[in-house]
Amino acid sequence: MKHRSFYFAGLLAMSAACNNSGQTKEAAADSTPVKPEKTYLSQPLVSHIYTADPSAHVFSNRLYIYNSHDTATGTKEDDLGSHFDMRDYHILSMDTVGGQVTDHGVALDIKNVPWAGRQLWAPDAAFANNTYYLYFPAKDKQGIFRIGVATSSKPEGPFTPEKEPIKGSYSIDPCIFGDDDGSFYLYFGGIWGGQLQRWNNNTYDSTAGNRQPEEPAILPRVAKMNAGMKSFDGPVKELQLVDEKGNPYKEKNNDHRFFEGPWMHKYKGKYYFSYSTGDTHNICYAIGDSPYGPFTYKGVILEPVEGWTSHHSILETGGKWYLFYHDVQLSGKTHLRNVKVTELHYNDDGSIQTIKSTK
Ligand code: FUB
Repeated sequence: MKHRSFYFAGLLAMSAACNNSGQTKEAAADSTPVKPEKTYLSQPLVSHIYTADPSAHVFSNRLYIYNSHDTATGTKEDDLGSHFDMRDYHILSMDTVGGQVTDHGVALDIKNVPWAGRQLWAPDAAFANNTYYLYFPAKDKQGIFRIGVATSSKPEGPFTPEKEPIKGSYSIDPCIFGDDDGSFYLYFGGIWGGQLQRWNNNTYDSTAGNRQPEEPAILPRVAKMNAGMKSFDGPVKELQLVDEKGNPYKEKNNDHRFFEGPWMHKYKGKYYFSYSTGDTHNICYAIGDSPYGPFTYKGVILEPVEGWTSHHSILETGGKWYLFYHDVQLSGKTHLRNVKVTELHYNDDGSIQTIKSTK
């Protein structure tokens, strides 16, 4: 059963993390062969709280990270990810990559979101209309993931949520992308715990299960935003994701197909759609000529990190490109993660060099 493997895989990754990073020099004194300690490519940006799912933006010459705030709430682990039981957001900021990080405290608390029941998952943010917009997923009171929007006059909040989620929104992991012509698009979706498999033709079916290996893979979603940034300008669309020969992926192509964590950025006029493959733990990318795709698979940006989930964003600042990501270096627990950043490099042909987060 796939949902189970989600969490068993998480436990295995966690145990691998503990075994590797917890290896002591004293242990080398007996005859047991010792695996070398892992060397991490980057260190956690903060260690006083657990953070995950970083969406990075530069607003008013300062770098802001909109991330999940992981907390050990004690919620029992289950097949649907209930232990990812986040209850508020803390926004981080810094002058520049490598600078001192400020935690701006609680920017939005679930108790102030009228429609939300539980689980504040990966957020993102945008600036338009002289306002900062925070987009966030949460389960509504019926247990269905929706995407909400909250506003503030400051990038770090506090944010005031709308009374209802965005009409027509569903599933998780919103990424708000501003194109050069001033249009904004909301990319979203996540399968398994993120419930995308329950949505066909934008209609909810609580009984719909995961796809079988030979079935077409479930596709990520996109909607253009209205100028007010709080509603979609039309029906949600599927994003076509194809291999180099133009063939769509099947569910069994799970080291290439979309799972969750979409991100969009533009490089030299091309649209780069990147995402997590979930149960195979890659961050991959695909390139297209329009914000609606189709997108052709190009390769892996980030190899699997420690922990089950992998979630990222990509940003250019100060003339360099960066990958923001998370792993579980601080806790060894799959639901208590820490945000990191490393430089990202393009090749001359526009391809992205693959990053390995440990050596
Ligand atoms: O943080 C909860 C979920 O884990 C996110 O929504 C997914 O992208 C994964 O990182």
